[in-house]
Amino acid sequence: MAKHEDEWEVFYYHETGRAEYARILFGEAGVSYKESTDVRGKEANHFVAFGGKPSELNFPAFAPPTIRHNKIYIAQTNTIVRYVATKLHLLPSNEIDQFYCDVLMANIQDVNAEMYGKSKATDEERAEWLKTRGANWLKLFNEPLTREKNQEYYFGNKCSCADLIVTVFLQRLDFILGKKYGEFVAKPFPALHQLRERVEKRPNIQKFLEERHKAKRNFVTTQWFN
Ligand SMILES: N[C@@H](CCC(=O)N[C@@H](CS)C(=O)NCC(=O)O)C(=O)O
Repeated sequence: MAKHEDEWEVFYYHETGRAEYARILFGEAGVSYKESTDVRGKEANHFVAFGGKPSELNFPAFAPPTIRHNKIYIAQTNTIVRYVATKLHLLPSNEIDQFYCDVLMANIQDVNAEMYGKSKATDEERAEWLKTRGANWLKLFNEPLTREKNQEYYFGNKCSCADLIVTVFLQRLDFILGKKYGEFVAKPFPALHQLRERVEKRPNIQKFLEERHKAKRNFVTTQWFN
């Protein structure tokens, strides 16, 4: 169990990227952590990709993000999210729902990788992807939010890591799609967009977003339609 005096550190670039899925969990839980952003410089020894020695790490980490919890270092975004959500009590209570959270995080990584693969595609190819595979992905994120009447969150009608990581995913989509976010996301998938709005209104998430803005921690990826 995480204690109040626990030390947390996030090793990642000064950008949202893959670390943002963990940072939002700290934000919701109101837990402070240190940001270490010189991952290719003075912190490069933490990463085998940047010359770190596997034998000198508590368990080898290839590339950022990594988090430190006291003396434990954990790598790989999906595992980091599972670890932080467990320690900060942001997993749903039902065990199967906890596995579904893992599925959601893996889905997010898959869509992000697919979209990254379209960095050099034309506007037409991107629009076609959004209408076909993109829409299928979004259906998959949207549908579980429409199962119950007055459903507010994915699991147990209580905000969990699932809602938080999907919110970061939607914010990233908003950044990438710009003026087309409404057409491809908010309008066809209202439950999904309303989840994002609900999460963004939570007091600790408002603070988290203000801090992100103040720190100028931005999304750094190709914007499709600008
Ligand atoms: N599967 C890993 C991927 C990690 C990754 O690709 N990190 C990028 C930044 S988002 C990086 O710095 N890569 C450097 C490298 O692979 O040399 C995760 O999800 O954490």
